[in-house]
Amino acid sequence: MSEPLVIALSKGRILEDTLPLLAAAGIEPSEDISKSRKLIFDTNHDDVKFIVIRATDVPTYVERGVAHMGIAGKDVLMEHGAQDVYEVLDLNIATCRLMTAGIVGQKPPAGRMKVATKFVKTAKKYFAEQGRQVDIIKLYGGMELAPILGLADEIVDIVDTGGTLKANGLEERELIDHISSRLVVSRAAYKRFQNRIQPIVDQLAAAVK
Ligand code: PRT
Ligand code: MG
Repeated sequence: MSEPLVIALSKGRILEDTLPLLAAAGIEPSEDISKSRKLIFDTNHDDVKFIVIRATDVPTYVERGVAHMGIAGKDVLMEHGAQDVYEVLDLNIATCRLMTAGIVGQKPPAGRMKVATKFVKTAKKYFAEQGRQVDIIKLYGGMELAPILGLADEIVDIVDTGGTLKANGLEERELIDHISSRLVVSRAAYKRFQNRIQPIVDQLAAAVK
């Protein structure tokens, strides 16, 4: 049997929207992923396997070619800076916005601004491109708390409905980027397995439409 193609899926909120697309493309896991603690799943294709991992780890597996393809949010891909991968398809799922936000009505400070975020590289790049000097404070979650307690003046975070910001007395400031989940393919894998990867890409593209 040929070497199986490994598709890295982000667990969490993207997974729910990913599985119907893969099913429409004819690929389905052999068991219910949500009811299992496994990390590797067989599919209805002998030569295709899924791995289900943290969203932030998907670019690493694909970049290093141990997963041939992967699905991750644009936010995660930008922050990782995934080098040796092709972003081949916008799956148009898990859509949201990467925003700056601050306390309602509060003016940004005159001097150097403090920005709390888990998107350190992306935030640095955004403010640098605008010629603005900021101190970035790395957090791993609950960014909304930082301006409330005065740890930071602003945050950079994902916004969907805006409900989380509102509940914490924060407001949207600047749009950094529109976000959705993308299909990425390892460059090395694409060279070796183009004849097997391209049909999957094409079927997913048709499923997205
Ligand atoms: O949770 P974990 O640390 O394991 O990883 P993760 O947070 O990266 O995974 P997960 O499953 O929470 O999110 C995966 C991806 O979903 C992100 O990388 C985005 O591409 C996408 N996505 C889409 C979102 C949202 N919508 C979203 N609303 N990711 C996070 N949120 C959070 C946001 O951080 C904020 O806390 O939801 C809150 C805002 O939502 P609203 O509706 O209140 O504005
Ligand atoms: Mg999360």
